[in-house]
Amino acid sequence: MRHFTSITQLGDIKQAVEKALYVKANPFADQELGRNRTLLMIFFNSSLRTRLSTQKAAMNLGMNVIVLDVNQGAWKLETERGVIMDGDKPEHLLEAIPVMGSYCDMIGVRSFARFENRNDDYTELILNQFIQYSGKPVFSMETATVHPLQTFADIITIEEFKKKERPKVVMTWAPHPKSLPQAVPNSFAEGINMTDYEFVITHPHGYELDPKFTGNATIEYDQDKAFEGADFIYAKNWSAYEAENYGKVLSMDRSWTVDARKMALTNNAYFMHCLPVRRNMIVTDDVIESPQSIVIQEAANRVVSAQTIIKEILLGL
Ligand code: AN0
Ligand code: CP
Repeated sequence: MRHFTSITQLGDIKQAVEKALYVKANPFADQELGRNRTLLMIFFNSSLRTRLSTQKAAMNLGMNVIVLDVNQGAWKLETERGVIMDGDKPEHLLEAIPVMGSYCDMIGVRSFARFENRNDDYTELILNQFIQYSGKPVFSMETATVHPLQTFADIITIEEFKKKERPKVVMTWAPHPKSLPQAVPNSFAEGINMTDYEFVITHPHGYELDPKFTGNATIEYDQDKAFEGADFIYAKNWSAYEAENYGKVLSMDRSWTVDARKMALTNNAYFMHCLPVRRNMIVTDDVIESPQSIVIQEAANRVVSAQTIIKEILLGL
């Protein structure tokens, strides 16, 4: 594998999870693989988990790691071609990318949807420029439309906790005060569609995701009905995808917050969220603190998903 930009690249999900569980059981088996190799992680947006888990994953593989927070100390980057650069941005991405590429052997990029232009976001303009101009393998650490390292960790976690072969997995929208990207739900939908799980997505009207990602998943607008018999509840907020409201918060309806009453409708479901999570908006304190909440185990598996992917990229160098 050269670039990793979509969960669909994993192909056979069962085989991918097996590889990941091997990495989890033998975290230092490939210490020589990354020797004298450098990972550069570029953050256009904030992060706790991705930053720490990806760095840890690379260190487990014997790599050196450089991290750049573009918004803290680097030159402000222009991203549009053809712009007369007389404003506040002293450097263009088209020089910055090959320069960054010259300092490393692979690049992780975090660059969220900017909600300025749906087409720019959904064609992954920034990520694709890194692929085109860096000369190095590139992987997504959440880009405009996807967060495949998160989804891979989510699926590893479900495989570890599931009590039946084909669990019912329910992804539910939940309220949040700010506009959030569709990347996490897009990737999660795409990833779960690669499994044989029963998959239901529930959200208020107006929050329909790009069908390219949701595929044949069942869409249920009645959240209570969706929760019935669920084995896993995967909560996430996202902003509207539909063209006329792209990137907007259409609802902050707290009747969609995941609480104990709703969890009681499920088959004693596990609660999942990619984090960071706003308590008592997305999920109540008691649900996230309950023994059924596996958010910490899910976050811990981010090292495993990142290490499995970085290892594959190293093997292809
Ligand atoms: C981001 C999002 O919703 O995409 C990152 C989640 C991993 N969340 C926030 O910005 C709060
Ligand atoms: N889940 C996740 O990607 O978290 P961070 O935004 O903290 O990296």
